[in-house]
Amino acid sequence: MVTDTLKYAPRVGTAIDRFIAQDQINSKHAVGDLSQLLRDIVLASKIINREINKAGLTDIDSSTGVSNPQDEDQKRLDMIAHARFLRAFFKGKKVCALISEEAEDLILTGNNDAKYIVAIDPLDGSSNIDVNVSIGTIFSIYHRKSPIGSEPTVEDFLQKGEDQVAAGYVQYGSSTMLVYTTGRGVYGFTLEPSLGEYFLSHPIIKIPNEGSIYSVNDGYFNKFSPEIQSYIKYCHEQQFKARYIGSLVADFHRNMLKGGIYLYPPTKKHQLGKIRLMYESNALAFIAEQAGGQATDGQQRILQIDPTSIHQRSPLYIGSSKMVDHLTTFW
Ligand code: P6P
Repeated sequence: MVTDTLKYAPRVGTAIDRFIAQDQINSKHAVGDLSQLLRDIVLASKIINREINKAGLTDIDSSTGVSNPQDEDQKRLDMIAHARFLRAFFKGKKVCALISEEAEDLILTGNNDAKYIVAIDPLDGSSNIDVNVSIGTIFSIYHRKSPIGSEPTVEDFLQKGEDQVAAGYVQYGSSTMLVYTTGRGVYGFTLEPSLGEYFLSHPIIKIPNEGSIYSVNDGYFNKFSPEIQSYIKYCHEQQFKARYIGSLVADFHRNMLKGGIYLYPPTKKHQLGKIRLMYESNALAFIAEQAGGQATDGQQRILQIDPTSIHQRSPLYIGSSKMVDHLTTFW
């Protein structure tokens, strides 16, 4: 994947709207559809951010009492976030279909003339909501494969991660950040809550080649393969810092800025690991590679995996390039 970083060096403090508009000017064939889609995501994220910030006061951090298609406890905020993105894509008219962690099947928006499809985890790490730990949205944007005007199908989504048009995440943390790439570098925007606007705070993010942070659920140590156990022992010997807060976006974001590696290996319970390919691994892998890092399932680049189903899982090893390379020498 060739990364031609943006032709202009946007200044820190640039409002995201202005950045999106300038990026469109720099994209030869852009007609504004992707710009509008990105604005729709920005708006939905601001509304979700507001809901999260008052979750403790309004009981929306409680469970719905049902499980999502992944058989995970679904929080009311999960459904609020899912509904907000759905509304943004329906009304924005730039998305013809989406897949979501919170929905078993493909969701058609009725905008059959739209050329984009979206894979999204509306609110990842929601088990952290009621303990006030960072949570996140993860999204991938692709061109549809089916003809404009036709009704999209699941086939539209069975594309390799390297075919993504754009990918990003929102981290609802001590501050709320939106980080995304359109294939020309990774840019981070921080929400200024008093203005309700995102401003460029991290232009052209690059992952340090090396790091001393490893993120893995050590509690599963006995369920990991001997190779992964050996690597974790290596991290202990190197006195690397163990940082794992059970929220992929937060762990990934920290490692991207400071250098480090996140591992979600296969376990006896999850033969392919727990992380979902289409709306978690692929998006973060695109970002990682654009930032000079790597992402693999242990056999191949995440972005080269040929998906066969919309909710499939993949082992995920992602972060600093040299750390990922070194990990793969353990098998
Ligand atoms: P475990 C959250 O459910 C998530 O998908 C990621 O955000 C997080 O890194 C991981 O699962 C945590 O999983 O099995 O360690 O609790």
